[in-house]
Amino acid sequence: MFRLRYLTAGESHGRGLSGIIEGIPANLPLTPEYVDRQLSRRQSGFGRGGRMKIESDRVEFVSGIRWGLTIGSPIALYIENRDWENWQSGMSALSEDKGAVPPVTRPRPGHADLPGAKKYRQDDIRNILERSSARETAMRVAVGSVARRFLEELGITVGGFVTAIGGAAMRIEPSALMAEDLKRLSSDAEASDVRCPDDVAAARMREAIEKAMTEGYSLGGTFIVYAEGLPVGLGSHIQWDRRLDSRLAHAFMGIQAIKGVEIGDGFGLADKPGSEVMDEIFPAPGSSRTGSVLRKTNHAGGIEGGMTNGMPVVVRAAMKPIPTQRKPLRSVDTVSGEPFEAAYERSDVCAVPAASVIGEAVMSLVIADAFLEKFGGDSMEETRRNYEGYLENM
Ligand code: EPS
Repeated sequence: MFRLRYLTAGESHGRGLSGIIEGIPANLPLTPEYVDRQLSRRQSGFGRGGRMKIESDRVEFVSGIRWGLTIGSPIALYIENRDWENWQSGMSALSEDKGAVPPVTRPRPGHADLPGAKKYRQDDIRNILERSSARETAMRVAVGSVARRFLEELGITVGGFVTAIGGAAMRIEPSALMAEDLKRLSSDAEASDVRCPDDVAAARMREAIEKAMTEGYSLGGTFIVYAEGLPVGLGSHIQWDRRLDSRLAHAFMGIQAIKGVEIGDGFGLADKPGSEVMDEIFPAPGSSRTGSVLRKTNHAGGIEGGMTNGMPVVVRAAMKPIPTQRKPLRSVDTVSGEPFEAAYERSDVCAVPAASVIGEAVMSLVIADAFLEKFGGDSMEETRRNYEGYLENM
């Protein structure tokens, strides 16, 4: 991140989640209700476990906002964990509470449990799993909502939808999707409990989740996230870490359980001749946002040479099935060294719909950062003026 920085803190069953985001210009209107709407989108989705019945995420603004407007200072956010009530001594900061809950010594394959316990020299795996838990993504969504609000003011929309769960997939060709199609699919997905705009595919996804619930395993899937309304020229070709596609891949891979990221047609591009996968350029005088040209396809996913080309930026990500599941897997006790079959408490069967909302949050953060890198500004007025000046000179 170049102009926008953020950090999150908090354990899954600790007191709550904290976040700080710095770099948002002053005078941006922002309400807790706006952030809460995104938090509740993340909490929904068919296939979530018992924990989501306990939590009802609400953000508190701790700093950086006054009378409904940002003031240019770091914005600090807080989300309470309702489950904390059940963990006050088990997750207490005080030494006298030590031993209030038994240590976890049985690492779940696929989780941070084993490498984390070894790396941080922890006999109690709880000290790892509490932070590696996807509970953290509630704060990532809160921080991402601040970036989303900033982008909205500049006419940039971010959305997404689920494309596959457990092998049940909707048929889709990302390169053929223009901004209007992406917006429609994303808005249709809002009405679906698996966040899939295709009713037939959504029904198959739901069936797959029901089967997984009955048989005791978890499911992964894929989702698309887009940003549209972008000007040509965010990101840069001049250095590897300034390329926008590199920054997006970094951010998406930073979401728990994400194992693959594609931009545009991604892996599909590798199988086709060059004559079929470039997005040809046509004149469009007056459309300054795109550099006075238009494209009829979007194989590149809106990024050429690490820079936006004015087309929607399209990312598809793959989430692996959640490691915690009822069906036991073989593992080894980290204290006794004895083999056992991993224990189960409770978990989500499928969190792909939630992951797509988290994907929208990280997309917003990366695009807002690239926008501020290019246009700067300490107030919204200044940022807007810089942006308009760029478009006028296009
Ligand atoms: C998670 C396990 C479950 C999920 C949790 C992530 O929580 P618990 O262990 O309390 O049952 O519900 O996700 C959230 C709490 C959330 O807000 O998304 C895990 O082990 O990663």
